[in-house]
Amino acid sequence: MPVKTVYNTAIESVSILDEHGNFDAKLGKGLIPDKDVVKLYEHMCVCRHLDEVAFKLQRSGRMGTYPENRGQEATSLGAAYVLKPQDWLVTCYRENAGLFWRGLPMESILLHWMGDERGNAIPAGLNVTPIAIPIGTQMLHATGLGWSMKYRGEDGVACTFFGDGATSEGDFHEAANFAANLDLPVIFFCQNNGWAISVPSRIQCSAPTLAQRGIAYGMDTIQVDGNDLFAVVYAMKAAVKRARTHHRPTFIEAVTYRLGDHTTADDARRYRDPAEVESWQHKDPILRLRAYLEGKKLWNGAKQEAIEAHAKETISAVVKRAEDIDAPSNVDFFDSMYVTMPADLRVQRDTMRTSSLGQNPAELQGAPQPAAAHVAR
Ligand SMILES: Cc1ncc(C[n+]2csc(CCOP(=O)(O)OP(=O)(O)O)c2C)c(N)n1
Ligand SMILES: [Mg+2]
Repeated sequence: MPVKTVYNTAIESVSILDEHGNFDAKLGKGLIPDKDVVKLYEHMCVCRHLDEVAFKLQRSGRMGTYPENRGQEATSLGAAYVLKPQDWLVTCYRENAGLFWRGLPMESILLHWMGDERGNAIPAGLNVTPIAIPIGTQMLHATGLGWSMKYRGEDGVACTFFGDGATSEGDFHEAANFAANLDLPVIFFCQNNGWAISVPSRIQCSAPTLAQRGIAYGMDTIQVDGNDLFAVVYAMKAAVKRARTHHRPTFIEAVTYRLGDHTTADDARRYRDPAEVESWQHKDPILRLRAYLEGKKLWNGAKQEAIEAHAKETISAVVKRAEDIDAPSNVDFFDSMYVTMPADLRVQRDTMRTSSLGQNPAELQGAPQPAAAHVAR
């Protein structure tokens, strides 16, 4: 028997606007109208300012932990720009730019990191899932959402964001396998920022690209320069079309870099070479877009001053709203789980007592009594 090749493939890597300002006019033609490029750039500037302010809030004791987004703004923003309101953004924790573009109030993100779970109460109809801190869990939710939309005959797409490290989780492999085998409208958007805290991505995957992980499940796969808004939009347009028209998933590997620490609880200087960080500073998606706009005479110093003033004003109002909110009630955590709360939990809520701690609520004078079935259990 002769030896046959049963499968051969290649992975395309797309860059349209590179860090030297080169623009691929063929791929980039008509991709994003100029007026939108300006809006997207302005949005990135405001998000960057929020990031800087959030970092300072943490350092001055006004916020818990915060994961800086600095350097990664083009990934979630490019994706959110292409997605339609009926599509779901299923994020982890470094997608502020995309979430704000979709319409998540900025104070929600601050509240969340201030430890107030009302920050994770997503306004109805926004089609955004709460921030997922357990690595990888959100990908399964995206597959579930994609499956339900297909089942109901809706034309939505679920786009889930995750890091390089998350592709080592079992959750990724299960979510990808189901999405590909069931033909689901899901986009797996991997933000390969080179590091999973202190673990470099070459240790997460010994193949030359993470994109290969999509091919393993039979998905269309593409790698893009994740600091190039145009390349992200290019890949997303194709992925959304594939999902909406053919119910097929796509794996996008966006190569990017987090310019800050993993979170404010980390000090990346302990494990990253400063020369590596320096080299990525030149690839900053914001610098790149500004140079592009200036080259087209769509931007100048006066406009930059105006957007910075606007960002300052906007973000200080956002911080004020987050810090001025009334203190949460101590029963809030009971209230968002059930449509109809089980009787025993209702008693716990009303008395702040639980029999599991030896504080039998049934013995409290005047305490509401649970239904008989629940008492027996
Ligand atoms: C299930 C689980 N395991 C471990 C952690 C601790 N942890 C938080 S972030 C992180 C690294 C994630 O890296 P990556 O997926 O590359 O995302 P990035 O932070 O680089 O965007 C780990 C291990 C966690 N949150 N959840
Ligand atoms: Mg990472």
